[in-house]
Amino acid sequence: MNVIDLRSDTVTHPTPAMRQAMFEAEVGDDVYQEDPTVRRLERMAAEAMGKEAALFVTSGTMGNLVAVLVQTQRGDRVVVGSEAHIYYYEGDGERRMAGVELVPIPNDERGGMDPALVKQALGAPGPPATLVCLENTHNRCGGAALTAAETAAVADVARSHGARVHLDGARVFNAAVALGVPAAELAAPADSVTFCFSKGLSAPVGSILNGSADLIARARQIRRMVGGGMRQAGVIAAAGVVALETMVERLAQDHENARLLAEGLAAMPGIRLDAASVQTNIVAFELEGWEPPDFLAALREVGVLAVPFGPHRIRMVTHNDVSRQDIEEALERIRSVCAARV
Ligand code: TLP
Repeated sequence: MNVIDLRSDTVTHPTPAMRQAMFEAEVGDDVYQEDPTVRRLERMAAEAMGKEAALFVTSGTMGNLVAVLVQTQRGDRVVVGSEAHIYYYEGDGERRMAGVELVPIPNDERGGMDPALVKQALGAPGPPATLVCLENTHNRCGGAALTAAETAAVADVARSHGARVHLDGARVFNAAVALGVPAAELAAPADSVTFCFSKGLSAPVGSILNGSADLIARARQIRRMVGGGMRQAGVIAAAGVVALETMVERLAQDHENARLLAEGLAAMPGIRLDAASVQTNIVAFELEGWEPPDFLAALREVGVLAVPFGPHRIRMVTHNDVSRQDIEEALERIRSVCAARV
C-alpha cells in the first residue's frame, strides 16, 4: 500500500530537474559572496518580492530570526499574531536569541489582525515596540491568504508608530497564486519578507530573506553570527532556482487538490469543516467525538498521514508529491475509517 503523506508540504522531494541542477551547479564560497548560483537565486528572489536584495538562509526559522535580530534591539517589543508561526513555534528562539518580548494580538479566522488592536499594542506604555510581524499564507489559520490591502492596513499603523514590518511569507507564493496577484504586491507593504523553497516549491533545503540593500547587508553579518554562513551553497541554491522557475504556477494544482480533499472530508461523520474556506494547500478541520491521536493512528493504519493541530484539530497539506488520484484514494481510506467508527 502506498503511503499518502499529507503531514506537510515540507515532505516533498526535489524534482528530477532539481537534482540535475544540483549536480551541475556552479559553486564558490558563499561567505566570500563568490557562489554564482546563490547570487543568482538571491537576485531572482529579490526581484520576485520587489525588494532590492536577498539573503539565502537554511530555513524559514532562520530567516525570521535574522529578520527580527536585524530590526530590533534587545528588550524591544515585537507585535505578532497569536497564531503566528513566529509566536507559536519560534517564540523561544526570538525571546532567547533576540531578547525581544513578543506581544500577541488575536488572529482572526483568516490570519488577519485588527489594525486597531495593533495600534493599541504599539502605543501601550513599556519598552519600544519596533516590529510588527505578519504571516501569509497563514499556516495555523488554515492556509488563508491575506490581501495586500489587509497587510497594508497593519503596515500603515506600524509605520505611524515608527515600527517596521516583517512578513513571514513561508508560503507567500501560495497566497499570490490563490489571489491571482504577483507575490511582490503582497510583500510591498513589508520592510522584510521571508519565503521558503522547501515547502510547496519542493526544493530540499532553504529559505530566503528579502529587503532593502542595507537591511540585507546587515542580515548577512547576523546570519554568520547565528552559524548560517554556508560555503558551496550553490548545490542547494540550484534547486531553489528550479523551484522559482518551474514550481510556482503549479501551486494552483495543490489548491485544487486541497479543495477536493476538503469537500470530501466535510461530508464525513465526525469531521467539522467549511470546505469553502480552503483557499490554498492547507486543510485544517475539527474532530467531533474523536481524539486526534486515535484518529491519526487509525489513518496511519490505512496509509494516510496527517498531523495534530490543536486539542481537536487536524491538518492535512497537499503538495507536489500527491496527485489528484492520491487525494481521491486518501478520501476513500479516510471514509472507511470514519464509517467504521460510527
Ligand atoms: N512550518 C512547518 C511546521 O513547523 C508547522 C509546517 O509543516 O508547516 N513560517 C511558517 C508559516 C511555517 O509554516 C514554517 C514551517 C516556518 C515558518 C518555519 O520554516 P522551517 O521549517 O523552514 O524553519
